[in-house]
Amino acid sequence: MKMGNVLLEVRKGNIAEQSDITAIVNAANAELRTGGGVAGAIHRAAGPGLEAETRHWAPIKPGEAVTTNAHKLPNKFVIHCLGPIYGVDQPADKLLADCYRNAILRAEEKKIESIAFPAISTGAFGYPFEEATDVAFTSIREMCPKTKHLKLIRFVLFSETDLESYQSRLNPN
Ligand code: AR6
Repeated sequence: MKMGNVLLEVRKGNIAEQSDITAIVNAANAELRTGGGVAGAIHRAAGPGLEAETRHWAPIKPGEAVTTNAHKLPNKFVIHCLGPIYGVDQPADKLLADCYRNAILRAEEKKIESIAFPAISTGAFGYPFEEATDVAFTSIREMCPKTKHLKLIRFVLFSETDLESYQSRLNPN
C-alpha cells in the first residue's frame, strides 16, 4: 500500500535480518542495553560495538528515539525507541505514537530512504497487540505526508497471527 510517497509493506521475520533496509528500529530498554526479544536479536547481530555506542545516549524516556550506527548488522543505522510499559507509562497510546513519530523524524534527519519497524511494546512491555497496531498505523499515516526522503516502511512481525493482523489493515478487503 502507498501512503503519499511512502510504500508500506509487511514481512514475517527477524528484524535483525533486513539486509535491504537502511535503518532498523529497536524496541529498546531505557538503558539501551541488550535484552530479550528485538533488543537481544539486534545487539547479538550488531556485536558489542553497539552497546558501547548506545552508552553515550542512555537513559532515554518512553517515546524517545535515538540513532546509532548499525555496526555488524547489514544496515546503516539503528533507531532505538523506548516504548511504554503497558499499565505503567501513561498515556500509553501517546507515548507509543511518539515512538513511531520520532523514529520517522530521526530517519528524515539522516535522509534515510527505508526503515523497518518491529511491533514496539507488544512483547515484554505487554501492550495489547491490536491496540498497538492501531497506534502504529495512525501515527504512520500522520507522518507519511510530511516525509521528504523516506520511500519504504516495512513492518517486521514475528508470528503468523501478528503478520495477518497487519496484512488485514493494509488490505482491508
Ligand atoms: N524480530 C522481529 N520481531 C520480534 C523479534 C525479532 N527478532 N523478537 C521479538 N519480536 P519485545 P517490547 C516481536 O519484547 O515489548 C526487551 O527485553 C515480539 O513478538 O522485543 O517493546 C528490551 O530489552 C513482539 O511482538 O519489545 C526491553 O526491556 C515485538 O517484537 C523490552 O524487551 C516486541 O517485543 C522491550 O519490550
